Amino acid sequence: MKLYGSPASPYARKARVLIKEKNLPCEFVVEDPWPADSPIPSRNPLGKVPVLEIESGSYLFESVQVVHYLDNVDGKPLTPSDAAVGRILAALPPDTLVILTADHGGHGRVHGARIPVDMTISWIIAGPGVVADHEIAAPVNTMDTAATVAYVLGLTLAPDAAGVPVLEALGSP
Ligand SMILES: N[C@@H](CCC(=O)N[C@@H](CS)C(=O)NCC(=O)O)C(=O)O
Repeated sequence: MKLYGSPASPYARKARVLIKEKNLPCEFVVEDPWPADSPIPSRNPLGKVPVLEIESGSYLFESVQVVHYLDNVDGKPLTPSDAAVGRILAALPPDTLVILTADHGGHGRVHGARIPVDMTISWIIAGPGVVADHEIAAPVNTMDTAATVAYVLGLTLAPDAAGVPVLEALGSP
């Protein structure tokens, strides 16, 4: 990864501090947005820094988005989302089956590109009957969420339904 920004930019500095704090493999490249021949406008339509190059030719901009991405890229976010989920779980009856997931990822203000940051989401399941401390090896598709819920509730899926129950998580072959 590369972070483009000017050394004086406080917005770029937020990201630089996070990169340092998390020891992320991200090179800081000095690039001012003001010169007429600056490459920044071709990477961020707003013409501002910081701009994060996630992989060759794929750019993320707006410091809030950049910092959010950098905080989550190593799977060890410093922000308190885990604690927020913990409060929700604490309020639920202990035998509740919970699936924590999202419909898509994203970068900048868009999603839908065939790149990992747009296409990869968390899929976490916990509760009665779920294999504990297990990382699901098989790929899981968003459509598998509904299929898994139907399976757990004992509902029969229509033959042409998309998605399959994530049986691996439920200890079934
Ligand atoms: N909302 C933006 C603000 C970024 C910003 O204003 N960056 C300044 C440098 S500190 C910049 O690139 N200015 C160039 C310009 O406005 O033309 C962010 O959070 O990333």
